[in-house]
Amino acid sequence: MASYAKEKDGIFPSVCSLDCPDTCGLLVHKKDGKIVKVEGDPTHPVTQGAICNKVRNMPARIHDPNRLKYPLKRIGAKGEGKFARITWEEAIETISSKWKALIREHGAESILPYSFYGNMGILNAEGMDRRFFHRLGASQLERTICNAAGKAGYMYTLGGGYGTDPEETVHAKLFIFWGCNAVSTNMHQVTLAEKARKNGAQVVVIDVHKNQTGRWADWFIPILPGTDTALALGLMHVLFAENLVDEEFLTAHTVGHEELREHVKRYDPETVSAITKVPAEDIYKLARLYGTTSPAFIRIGNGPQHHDNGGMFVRSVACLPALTGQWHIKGGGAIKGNSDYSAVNFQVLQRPDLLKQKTRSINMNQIGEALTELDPPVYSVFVYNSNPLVVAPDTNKVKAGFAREDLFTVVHDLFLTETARYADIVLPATSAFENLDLYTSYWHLYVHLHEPVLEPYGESKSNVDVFRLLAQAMGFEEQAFKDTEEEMIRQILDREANPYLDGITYEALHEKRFMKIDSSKAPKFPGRLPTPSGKIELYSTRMEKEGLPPLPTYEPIKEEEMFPLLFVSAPNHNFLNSTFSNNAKHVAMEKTPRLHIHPEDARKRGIEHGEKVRVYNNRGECELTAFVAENVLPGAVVSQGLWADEPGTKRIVNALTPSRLSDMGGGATFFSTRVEVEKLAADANGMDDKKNSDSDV
Ligand SMILES: Nc1nc2c(c(=O)[nH]1)N[C@H]1C(S)=C(S)[C@@H](COP(=O)(O)OP(=O)(O)OC[C@H]3O[C@@H](n4cnc5c(=O)[nH]c(N)nc54)[C@H](O)[C@@H]3O)O[C@H]1N2
Ligand SMILES: Nc1nc2c(c(=O)[nH]1)N[C@H]1C(S)=C(S)[C@@H](COP(=O)(O)OP(=O)(O)OC[C@H]3O[C@@H](n4cnc5c(=O)[nH]c(N)nc54)[C@H](O)[C@@H]3O)O[C@H]1N2
Ligand code: SF4
Ligand SMILES: [Mo]
Repeated sequence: MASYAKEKDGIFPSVCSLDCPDTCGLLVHKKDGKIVKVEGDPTHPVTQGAICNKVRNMPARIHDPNRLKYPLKRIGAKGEGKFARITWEEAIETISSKWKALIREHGAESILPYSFYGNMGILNAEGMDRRFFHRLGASQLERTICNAAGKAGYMYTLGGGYGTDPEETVHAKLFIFWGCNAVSTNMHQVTLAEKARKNGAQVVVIDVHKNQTGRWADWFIPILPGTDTALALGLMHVLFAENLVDEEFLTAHTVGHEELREHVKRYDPETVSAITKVPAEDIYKLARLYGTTSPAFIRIGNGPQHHDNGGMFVRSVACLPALTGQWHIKGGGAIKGNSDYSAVNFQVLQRPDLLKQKTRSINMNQIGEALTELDPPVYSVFVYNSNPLVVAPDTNKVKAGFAREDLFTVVHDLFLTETARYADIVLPATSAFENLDLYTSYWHLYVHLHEPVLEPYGESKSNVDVFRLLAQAMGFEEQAFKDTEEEMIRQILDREANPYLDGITYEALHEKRFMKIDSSKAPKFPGRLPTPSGKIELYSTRMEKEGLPPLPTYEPIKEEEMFPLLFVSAPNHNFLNSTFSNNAKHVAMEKTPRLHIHPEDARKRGIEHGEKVRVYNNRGECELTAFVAENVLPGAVVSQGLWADEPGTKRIVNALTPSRLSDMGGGATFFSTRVEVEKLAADANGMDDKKNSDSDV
């Protein structure tokens, strides 16, 4: 294994490990064994030397004095944050003996892993951990917090995570960013659109919030939260009615276009306008623009699928390029996720065969219920790569769960997060810069090998190492727990079932660092899709069998109308979910958590720009600073960022969000919530910048 970890000075290749579609190639500058600068790799075809502000400021996080150096055990109350240093031997012994006792008394299902993608490295995010928990026979976690609904909706329509190669979108003449805050969350798609714009391309953004992406657009279309499927159906109505569809493509490559043509007659622009608040003339205009511009590309964002009807939203929008034949056109089509192009061999990575007996599975969006209501109970939870006390819905329920005295909690992280404060044992994690791992992107088509560029910080250990140690302590003898990282990477790249990975080997990656998969190898479009019919399913008999509407259909969100305002708590520019929310530099860049509210709604409540407000519903409350401007429609309010609490603050927006599951895939419904807003006492301080100009990043 190659490693640059011991080199004190120089510039070394790396990869960004954050849960971001761009998966950038990085160059890390070291001085005296520390990272002093991170920049984009200029030789990487997608990164092209440019990276985001978050990661340019990554050295501050990696060498943050608050990083965890040693294992800790709790000596105060749960949540209080009082810990004492222990050795790794004591930590592993404590965990393994507790788990052995729990297994004897309650069975292995009383233990639950809880993780997400705080580190996107395949071995550290979904490799050795999965092997371990399969062998243990623990309860399984359904990892549904991010894009489960959208993925399911896309699958019904197109059969898998395959879409347009983003590099080809430089040829597009029309970009629709649909519920995608790309300036903050997918910056290289913005770079590609900028290039196309120089050749005359137009950029349309459809969002509930005129944020930095909306301001960058040529045409911003505001919409009411949770109504996008109706808009997609309205566009289909006009496309069919005005003969802007590609009949040849429909006949050759889709099933159900006649049923769809009939079905969308009821979604005329006037009807759709009443639902979405998008003016009828704008629906005509957008449909005509989309129907007459080629190549036309849609970036389907994650935001609108965090609703009760989120799966249907993605399914409906994914049908649009089929109506116009855009799936055929280089640079046209759409991207929701492209992860299946580079899918590795998950059977050998995760070894589901090590699981001897079927175990129960628990949806991570309902971790609060799982820890407070489930019978038989969960008695131990192991958290890694995630921070559920901030990111999971219905925080108060989640807190009640983690506060249980009879719950044995282990948290493995780089920092003492909100969740870690509730742990019995805290384990220090290496950063991804310290690990050997393999990276694929869920947007572009490059596969990366990451070789360590830093030595482990303090006594920290990688996830792979921790699960190897735990396997040993539990007495697991299988070779699967002795494989080195290099062996694991070789095993998972060896996959006959995925011809796209042909030629991508450990040696080749070691030499080249990143390689593009060849998407022309097994063209999916048109006509060879992994759907039941092999075609694009505008009508899905699979959905019908599963009790879902077989055609794209608008259903309103389910939130009871007990509170007047729809509340969307979107991600922000300088954090990555809750990552960076505990790093002073990134917090300073982001300033303060805000609530965007329309002047009409503010006036009704006597709220002025820059004043502190209390946002509440029957689940909980939080305190934010009002940003009064016409950046949102009346009736909707928007916050940005998953902020951590400091003493005296109430900034955790998930205190307000529901743990209901979406229409398909068991997805999260963060944005299908309603709140009331009131002014806080006058002495509660406000925002540092008082002007409500449109610059809020
Ligand atoms: N800077 C930064 N980058 C990130 C992240 C981050 O936290 N910060 N998170 C990463 C992760 S894990 C993910 S999944 C991606 C997500 O990145 P995106 O795909 O951009 O998704 P979101 O940011 O969740 O939401 C996108 C937009 O949807 C809007 N929205 C919400 N509800 C609706 C609706 O009903 N209709 C419409 N039309 N719009 C709606 C929001 O206002 C927001 O602007 O970003 C990744 N990149
Ligand atoms: N209200 C609301 N809630 C949301 C969202 C939203 O838009 N609004 N977005 C949702 C989405 S899309 C997502 S993906 C989730 C994300 O939720 P999470 O996956 O929990 O993401 P992070 O908050 O970034 O937390 C990742 C944690 O992993 C730690 N970590 C990083 N690297 C390693 C490592 O190598 N080992 C270990 N052990 N730990 C590591 C980090 O320090 C950090 O504390 O949040 C969801 N929650
Ligand atoms: S967070 Fe995204 S844009 Fe920023 S460096 Fe990482 S991959 Fe690139
Ligand atoms: Mo996500």
